[in-house]
Amino acid sequence: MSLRNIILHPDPRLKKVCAPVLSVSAELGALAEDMLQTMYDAPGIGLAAPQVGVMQRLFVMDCVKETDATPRPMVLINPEVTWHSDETSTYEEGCLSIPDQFADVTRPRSVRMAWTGLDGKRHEEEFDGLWATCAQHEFDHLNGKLFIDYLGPIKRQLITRRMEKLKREKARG
Ligand code: K2U
Ligand code: ZN
Repeated sequence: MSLRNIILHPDPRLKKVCAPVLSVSAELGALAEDMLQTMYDAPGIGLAAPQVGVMQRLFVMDCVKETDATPRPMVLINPEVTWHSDETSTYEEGCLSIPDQFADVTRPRSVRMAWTGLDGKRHEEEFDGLWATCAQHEFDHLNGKLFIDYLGPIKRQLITRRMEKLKREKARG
């Protein structure tokens, strides 16, 4: 297991549509483990493969927030949205690729997803609440979409300019 570097916006890899995973291999399992550890270390409740530079359709998430509750690490390979509610909910979202920037995003309150697990079997489940928000946020990453793409152009540009400044300062060391 090794912690992966999380790519920061703006970066062309965060805007690309990722390729389907062709086979569930031991290497993919190792990548999923690295992604889960990187997510917990950040800390975060989700992480998509393009955020660590792997342009493939998989993400991990664990939205169990209570510290005394059993974690529920999930690995979703080639996920698809099979249903979403008409009702929406609004959540102040962040992103590990856009640190310390938050904004309200409105999404369907519930979503059903189908995916292939590390067991190679197809799974399908309905997500609600924070799990639904996170799953949709991660699914967007696989299609090169960021939560700032739901904002107006002024706010999006403001956040992008802040990230460009952060990256220049990081580059100076
Ligand atoms: O994809 C990512 O960057 C991981 C996000 C997922 C996420 C963003 C907004 C709303 C739900 C999930 C990170 O986990 S951001 C950190 C975080 C932690 C707790 C609650 C919300 C966001
Ligand atoms: Zn994100």
